[in-house]
Amino acid sequence: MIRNRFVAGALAFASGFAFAALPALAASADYRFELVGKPQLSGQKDIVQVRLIHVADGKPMADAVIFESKADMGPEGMATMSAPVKALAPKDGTYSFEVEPGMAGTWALHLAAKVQGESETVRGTITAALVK
Ligand SMILES: [Cu+2]
Repeated sequence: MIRNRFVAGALAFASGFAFAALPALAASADYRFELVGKPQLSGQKDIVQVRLIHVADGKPMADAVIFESKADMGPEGMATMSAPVKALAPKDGTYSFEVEPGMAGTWALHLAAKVQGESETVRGTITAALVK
């Protein structure tokens, strides 16, 4: 009995601890960034279009504010190679970014967004084949 209580207490403590560590990612797990179509080359820049999907109902979020966007070549084992990213004006739930890659290949675009009604920042990464 005492032993069981101890185990239960330890579990409660452990799960409480895990829960405390989780909130930073809780909102992110509810959403998914999705690439829209193929990136389009415009001059030396690739226009990457992204949607933010609410996983539970598959609905695109049209009123998110993506306040951080960073590109690197992590998917090709070049995580330290970054590229300038410029956010363009969002339109109908599609968020566009102008990426100027130093080389062609698969790039990761790391995004952080504020979504209405979510206190936590939503973070996610998409990968896209960029040309130059
Ligand atoms: Cu590279």
